[in-house]
Amino acid sequence: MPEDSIEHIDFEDLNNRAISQPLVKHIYTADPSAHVFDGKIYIYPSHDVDAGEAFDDLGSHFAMEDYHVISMDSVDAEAKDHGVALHVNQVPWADKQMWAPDANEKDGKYYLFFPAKDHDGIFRIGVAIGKSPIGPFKPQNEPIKDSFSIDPAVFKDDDGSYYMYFGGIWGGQLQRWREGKFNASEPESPVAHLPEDNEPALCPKIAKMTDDLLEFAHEAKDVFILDENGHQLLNGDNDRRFFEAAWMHKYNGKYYFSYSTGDTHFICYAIGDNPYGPFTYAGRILEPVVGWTSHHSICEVDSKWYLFYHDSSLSAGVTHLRSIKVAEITYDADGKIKTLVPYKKK
Ligand code: FUB
Repeated sequence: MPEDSIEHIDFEDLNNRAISQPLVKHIYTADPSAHVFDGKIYIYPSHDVDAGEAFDDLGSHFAMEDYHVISMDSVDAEAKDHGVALHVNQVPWADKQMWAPDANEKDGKYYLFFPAKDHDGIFRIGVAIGKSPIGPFKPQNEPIKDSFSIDPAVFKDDDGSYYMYFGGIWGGQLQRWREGKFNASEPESPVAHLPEDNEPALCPKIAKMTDDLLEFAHEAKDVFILDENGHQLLNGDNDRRFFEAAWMHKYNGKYYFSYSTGDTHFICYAIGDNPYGPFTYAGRILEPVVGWTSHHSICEVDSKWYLFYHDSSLSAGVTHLRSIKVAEITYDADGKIKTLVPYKKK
């Protein structure tokens, strides 16, 4: 939701109309990646703080330093904060901005995947390993080779393969990688290097993970999102094109790639037949929330499906002080997701 409309919001009224409340209120949390491990819900969010950085379109105000893991016995249970699971100071290659993470499990080990800016100001994606879903996580000395940009989401397919989806434009730097290497020109502009409006939009990326989940098994590939006529969405299609916050879930044998449209504030999805796509745009999952960003994950818990998301209601609209929430989603007989409106109408 745009900043300039926030000053007119009555937050007490809005919070009364919200379809769900913050899962934790003692800290600010965002970008929730939820998984069920051993029958329990674990949420891997960003840990929002006010580090005093001025707001800009590169997201400098998102100056997060560490990760906390949140667990819940069920979606209605109290959410428990397990404290700091990884701090930027422990990561040799990382300098700042611990943005949206994800985690997954393999052979009894837990892997935290996270983006951060390296000492050259370039976003890379790292891995840290733990013996427990709540950490602590020990980081690798180097980021994943040939990783770039932000918002990793690691999906385990039914055949035991793991795939990382990632990417984000503007402050997430995806547009700087169009030529295959980082383009550092015009560093202050979030929109330099973007395609023209009538050109295909930038694609999110996918890479299969190696067996040890520490590297990409191949060079990252484009994830194509198509319209109803089979054409790639255009850069000017701001209400539907990819911006950031990739997620993958599988429903009734189909692959659902979901993402945020960023500056138009929707969580949308597209459906495909395999992890690599292409995916055909299928609609909106979540209408805009209070706060500029919208980010989510989708997780099956006890045979129901849930959207984990965030908004800035608890901080009365402060863009970089967000709170994670959860709401059930439902599918119709054709596999279409019913769009959630985050606040009931007056
Ligand atoms: O939390 C920092 C950034 O804001 C995330 O990486 C984006 O997806 C957006 O939610």
